[in-house]
Amino acid sequence: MADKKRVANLKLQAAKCRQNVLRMVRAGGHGHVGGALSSLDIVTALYFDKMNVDPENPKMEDRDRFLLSAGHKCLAQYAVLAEKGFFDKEVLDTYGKLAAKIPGHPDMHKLPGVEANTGALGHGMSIANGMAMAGKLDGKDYKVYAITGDGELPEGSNWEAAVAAAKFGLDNLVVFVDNNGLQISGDVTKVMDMRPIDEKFKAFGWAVKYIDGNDMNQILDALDSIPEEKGKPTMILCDTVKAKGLSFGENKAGFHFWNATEELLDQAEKEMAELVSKLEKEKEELV
Ligand SMILES: Cc1ncc(C[n+]2csc(CCOP(=O)(O)OP(=O)(O)O)c2C)c(N)n1
Ligand SMILES: [Mg+2]
Repeated sequence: MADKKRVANLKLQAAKCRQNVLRMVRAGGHGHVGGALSSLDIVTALYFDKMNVDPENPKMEDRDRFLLSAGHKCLAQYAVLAEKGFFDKEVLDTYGKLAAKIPGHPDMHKLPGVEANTGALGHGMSIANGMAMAGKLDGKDYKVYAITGDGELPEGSNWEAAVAAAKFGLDNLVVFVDNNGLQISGDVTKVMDMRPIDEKFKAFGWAVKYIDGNDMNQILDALDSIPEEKGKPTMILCDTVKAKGLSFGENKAGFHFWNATEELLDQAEKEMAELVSKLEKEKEELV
C-alpha cells in the first residue's frame, strides 16, 4: 500500500488537472472529455510521481517517455503538462482556437513535452516500442509509458507492436489500457469484443497487471513493481470510468465528446472546486 501522503498529494494534483480540463472546455466550448477524464489519474501519477522529466528541459536525453496513443484523450495530457509547468497555464485558454499549441490531438511540433503526434489510433504502441528499443540499444535506463484505449485495441498495428515488444524483451516498456468500456460509438464489446484483453497480452508474452485505474493507491502499487517480470514488457489493464469526475457524465457514451452547455459547465466547475478544497484539507490533515 502506497504512503498516505503520497496518495493524498496525487489525488489533489489529479483534481487540479481535472480543473485544467474544464478550463480548456470553457475556452473551446467542447472536447473529448470522456477518455481524458478516465485516463487522467494514470497520467497524473506518471508525471507527478514516477517519470524522470524536467519541464525546463523537455528534451533531456535520459528522460522517461510518455506516449498518449489514444491522442483524442489529449485534454488529460495538456492538463497534466500545464500543471507540471511544461507551459504557461494561459495556453489552456487557447483550446479550440485556430493555430493553438493545444489542438484537438497532440502535436510534438507545437507543444513541449509531447513526444509524438498521435490521434490516428493504433500507432502509439509501435512508437513506444521504437523508443524502448532505442533505450536498450543505447544502454539507457529510461522507461517508456504509453496509454491506449480499449476501443483502440482492435487496430491491428497494436498486435504487431505487442508481439515485437515481447520478442525484444522490452521490460522498459509499460502500456496502460484505459479500459473504460466505451468508445466513440458506444459499448466496446458491441463494436469489437477484444476480451479477454489480459489473457491476449499474456499469450503474446507480456506481464500483465489488472487494477482500478482511477484508484491512486492501485496505480502507484502497479507502478512501484515495474517491470512486473524481468525481460517482459508490462501491460496494466486499468478499469476506469469514462468522464470520471463529471457527476452528470460518468459512464455515458454521450460524453466521449462533450459540447458543453453553460449550465453543466458551471456545475462541473463548482463540483471540482469543492473536491479540490476537500482534498486540500485532507492533505493538510496528514502533515
Ligand atoms: C485510425 C483511427 N480510426 C478511427 C478513429 C476515430 N476515433 C476517435 S476516438 C475513437 C474511439 C476510441 O475508443 P477508446 O480507445 O475506447 O477511447 P475512449 O473513447 O474510451 O477515450 C475512434 C474510433 C481514429 N481517431 N483513428
Ligand atoms: Mg474506451
